[in-house]
Amino acid sequence: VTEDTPPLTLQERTLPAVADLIKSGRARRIVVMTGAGISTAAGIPDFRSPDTGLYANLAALNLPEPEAVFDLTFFRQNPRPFYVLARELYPGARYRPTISHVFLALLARKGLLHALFTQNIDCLERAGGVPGDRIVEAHGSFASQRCVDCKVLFDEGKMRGFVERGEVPRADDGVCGGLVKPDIVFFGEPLPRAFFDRMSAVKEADLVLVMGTSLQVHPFAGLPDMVNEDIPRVLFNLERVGSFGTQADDVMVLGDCDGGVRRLADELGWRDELEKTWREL
Ligand code: CNA
Repeated sequence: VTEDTPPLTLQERTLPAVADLIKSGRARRIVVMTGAGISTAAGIPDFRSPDTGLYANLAALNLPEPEAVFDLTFFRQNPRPFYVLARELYPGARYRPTISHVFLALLARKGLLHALFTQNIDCLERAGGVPGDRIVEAHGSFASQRCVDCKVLFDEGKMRGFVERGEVPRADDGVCGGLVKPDIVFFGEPLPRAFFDRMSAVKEADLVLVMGTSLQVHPFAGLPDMVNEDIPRVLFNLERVGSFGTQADDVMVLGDCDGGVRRLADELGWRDELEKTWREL
């Protein structure tokens, strides 16, 4: 695809053309794929941005490599770094959803959100008002936790206490006494079944939005490549990622995603509703 290649579906590869597609009713099954970049404006660092990213902060914990914090073998030997991170990311009153999260809730409210695949574990999509049945938490969440050995579930209230005190919980029901880990996906662990069960939604999309992800972690990173060729894919990200730019209807909105989303909301005539919903959250 070069600049001269005509788009197949959009009038042109621009945000106003994307807005026209939605306004005309031709995009009614929007599939969204998100990552840490939609939550950085809430104050949660992403992984890979230099200096401010979580990996940069974790350097202080003497990890062999940053990824070790999400490695099961390492966790069994030394669960502390993970619990330092967990304290930071644990859902609760600490972080407020961003404009981007609320935009996704608006899509759902208008019946346009077919599915939202998120890599995030901060639960801000839900807090922003996206209904749970639209969300696929591809890397799990802090909603439940269990012993890494005997898999016995661990109480949520107790878990919160441990995380807030910065302590490492151990299973207290049953006999095993093993380490407790939230049901978030570590490297090498399989993704939740829901991810594979809902993957067909990507093929049903008539518009795809990818927001705030480096598309480095597989299999999630492969989702945008499953999209049919004539389906517009819009990227809201600080940088170009994945295969964006190789399909005729790829639109790249480079910059902070809240800014990009506000521009789209302007084009759609939704801007006041967006800001009001966000303010009143
Ligand atoms: P990542 O690899 O850190 O990439 C983030 C991407 O977002 C990068 O391409 C950035 O350039 C971009 N970005 C950062 N800030 C903005 C912004 N304001 N506007 C637009 N783009 C921005 O994160 P991924 O999600 O791609 O990586 C997958 C990992 C990160 C998943 O397993 C997550 O669980 C994990 N993670 C989640 C959280 C969270 O739940 N909030 C935080 C940190 C990491």
